[in-house]
Amino acid sequence: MFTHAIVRPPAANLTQALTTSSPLGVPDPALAARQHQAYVEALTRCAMEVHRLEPAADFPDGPFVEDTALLTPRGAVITRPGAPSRRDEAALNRPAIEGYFDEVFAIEAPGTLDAGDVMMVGDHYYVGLSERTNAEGARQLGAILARWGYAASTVPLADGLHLKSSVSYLEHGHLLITEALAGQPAFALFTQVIVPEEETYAANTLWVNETLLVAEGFPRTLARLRDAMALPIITLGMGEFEKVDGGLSCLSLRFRPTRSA
Ligand code: CIR
Repeated sequence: MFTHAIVRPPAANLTQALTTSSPLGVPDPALAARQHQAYVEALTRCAMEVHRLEPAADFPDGPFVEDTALLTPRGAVITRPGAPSRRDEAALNRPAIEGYFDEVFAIEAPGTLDAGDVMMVGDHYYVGLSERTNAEGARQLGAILARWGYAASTVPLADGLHLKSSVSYLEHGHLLITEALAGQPAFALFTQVIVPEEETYAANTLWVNETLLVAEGFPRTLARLRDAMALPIITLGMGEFEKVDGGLSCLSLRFRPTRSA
């Protein structure tokens, strides 16, 4: 169970965020702010206490806080984001994280790691090797996780921005996964719910305390999820964030603090 989330609402500079999805158009910051507000309300409905950071004037990708830290039940890891324009977001978010965790480690150069590439399955962490996360970043993360008794393994990625752009852990041994990643041996022992090719964006969902947040507008994925599992589902409009490759998981850090207030 998670008890807390950290989020950062978007600013007007969301229009400058990194994207591989430019055919979808430029995001409307006012609509993005409303979609973000609905997201925060959904987290609150899932019994989360939400810590809102200030919109970041210097970081167009600032709302995608997930990439800047991996928060585990035993400690926090500050990442070193792979995109140079995002690197200093990690330092920006660090003080808020330090308020909740006793043990905080960091990925160092030449390692790079975006936590959107890290999927937690109980005590095992899958780390995607992507354009943002390199082998050295994954190695450092594995060494930090081992201190806390966790295991880690890497997954090579041929496409998609991050590992969790293509796969979500739904708990209870279930994965929601794209057709492209479904054959990956690392995921062979899971029950797989396959995302149809034309709905790939919907692969990024967010499990929060036995409720699943799913992007609105992907009916085939939704039907497959409902057939496969009995989890309550909340659908959320994500269109403005999709335009800059952001998904549901990217918009928050979820955790249970190890430090008492
Ligand atoms: C980026 O390219 O870094 C942002 N525009 C989107 C980040 C999405 N984050 C995530 O999937 N965890």
